[in-house]
Amino acid sequence: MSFDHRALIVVDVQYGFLPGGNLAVANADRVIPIINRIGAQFDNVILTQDWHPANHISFVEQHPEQTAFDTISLDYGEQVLWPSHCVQGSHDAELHHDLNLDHAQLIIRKGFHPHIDSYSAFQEADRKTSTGLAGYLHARGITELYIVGIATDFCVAWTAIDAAELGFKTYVIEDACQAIDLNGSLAQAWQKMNEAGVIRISLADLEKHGLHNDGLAK
Ligand code: VGL
Ligand code: ZN
Repeated sequence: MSFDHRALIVVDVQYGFLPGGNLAVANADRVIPIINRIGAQFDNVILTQDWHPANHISFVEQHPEQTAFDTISLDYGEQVLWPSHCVQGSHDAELHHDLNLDHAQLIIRKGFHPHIDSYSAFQEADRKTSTGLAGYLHARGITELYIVGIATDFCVAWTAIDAAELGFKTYVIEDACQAIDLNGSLAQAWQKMNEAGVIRISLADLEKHGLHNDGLAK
């Protein structure tokens, strides 16, 4: 099987989202060995990296009246306020050293504009500012995307929804992702992914896609 037209997108496997990080997602370290074994089977691997300036608008510290995880209304829509995380150049923003994907070809950094958040690796939360990822994928003839990483209900979901809407055949490997699940956000994210045409698969389905699950599936 030719894998030229396929890419694996590994979303935000950074210290900040792993236990001990500034926006730690419980049990997220579970996905690292799984992603390493899946990633080894892809010729095309793209990593994403949340990469915020210290004064980023999504940081609760910028909104003294608010509490972490509150939602506020900004000119581009609703914004959850997060504890400061993944600040450019900090340890929190580094990709985790157990991530073993040296053959990855591109790292997309996102969320670097102070006044716009960017969960999606394709476009920022204003739904206008592009990251350039779609152009890169089109130019490389990549038409099918497998998406894994953190967090299922935020950066994975928004990336997958944009990918599907841009016409990529888009799979999310559910058990290679970990969710934050804030006030029902996980169920809502799956509903929106489903409506956008994202295909939800599990490790147990990988063999049908010409990939090994390497005993990873339960
Ligand atoms: C993310 C919240 C804030 C994510 C990034 O990677 O899902 N979530 N920034
Ligand atoms: Zn962020």
